[in-house]
Amino acid sequence: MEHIISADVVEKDNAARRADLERDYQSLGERLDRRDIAIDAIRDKVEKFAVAIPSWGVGTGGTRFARFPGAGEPRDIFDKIEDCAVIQQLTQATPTVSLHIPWDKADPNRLKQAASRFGLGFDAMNSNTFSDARDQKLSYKFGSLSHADASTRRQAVEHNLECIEIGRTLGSKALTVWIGDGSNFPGQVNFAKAFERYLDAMKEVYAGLPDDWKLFTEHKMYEPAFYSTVVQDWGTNYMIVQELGDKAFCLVDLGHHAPNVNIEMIVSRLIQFKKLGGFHFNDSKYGDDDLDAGSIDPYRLFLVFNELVDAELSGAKGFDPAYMLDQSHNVTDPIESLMLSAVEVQRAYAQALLVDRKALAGFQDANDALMATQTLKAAYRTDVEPILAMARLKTGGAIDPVAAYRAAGYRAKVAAERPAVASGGGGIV
Ligand SMILES: [Mn+2]
Repeated sequence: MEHIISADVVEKDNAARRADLERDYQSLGERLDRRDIAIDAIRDKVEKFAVAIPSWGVGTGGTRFARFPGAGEPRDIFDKIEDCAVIQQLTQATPTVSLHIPWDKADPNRLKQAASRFGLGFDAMNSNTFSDARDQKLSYKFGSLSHADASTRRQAVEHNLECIEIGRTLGSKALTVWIGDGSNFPGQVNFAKAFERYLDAMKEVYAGLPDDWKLFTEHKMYEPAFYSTVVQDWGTNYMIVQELGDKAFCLVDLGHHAPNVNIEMIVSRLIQFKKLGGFHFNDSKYGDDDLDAGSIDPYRLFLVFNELVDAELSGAKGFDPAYMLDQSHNVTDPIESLMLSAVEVQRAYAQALLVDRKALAGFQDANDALMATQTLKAAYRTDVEPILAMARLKTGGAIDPVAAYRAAGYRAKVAAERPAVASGGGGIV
């Protein structure tokens, strides 16, 4: 297997940090022992935890107003795969890439070859009927899968079926569908008719799904439609997956809810009714800001993982969510942001594994609200960084991924090889 960052650089950086890490790990291990937690068992679980990288994440994102490209931006999907390989090499937390069609369209066999050079696999396929591709016959300006015109709906269905076909060659096992369909004016769209058309179209997509595949439908409250959105919330999403069948699941993008919505409770509900498909992790302050996972409200990320770990440990039937990052990087190096975000997701997982669930259940039954919430806080307050760093070290990654990345000079190297991208154009997805 090829490595993009020189192993010498990673080893040199690790060597400088190794002794301190071993002391920190030892000390944390002793403290966890007092709580009857075996640190190695937590580290083993963290090692196995993986989150997929979205191919579009390695390019600089943007807003509706502008995009300010960075140096050495990937020119095509093959450059993107190399950037994803760097993230995986240093974090050992991101072994798969999630492709977006048509942005990443290329010969599937070449794609497969490019990824396997670095030991990467492919996560869920993502279709795009929220923008018009070049040479596309019918426009999605007024919708796609819910469009009033049958030929436009057909074109959108065919596109999703094509994504499945490409994914089959790549070894993907899921299709994620997010649509921007909706309306900007009261009266513009008949809510019921639009939803009916969407369901009919999605049934055709579902019918084209191989037996061992899953279909993820992603809800989002608003944008680009600012008055009404066809798949706007988890309630509608739940109705959709119920209508479609056993292979259909809800996908929760953390940024796609109204501010202050209790997302962890939504997660619990979907787990309880066996319809949680997976996540798009990011963070937000005001809306769908697509900020780095864990950068604004790490406690919320922890509370989401508290529900996930609760399901994992209780052996919830059919519980096997897909984890993916989905965020936009406007002012940072996307590779650095994605590495840190993957680590943040792992951190929330590790912290949630530390919750004393027996004690928590006791406090809940005794209506001891204060001690119940303190039980969660005790886990959240634990600095699990030595566990995460040790998991990376053990699997061949970097103790400090950003430091190793900077020491390797990767960005400067690719900036010399990849021509600068002209600025302009929006970039948020
Ligand atoms: Mn998303």
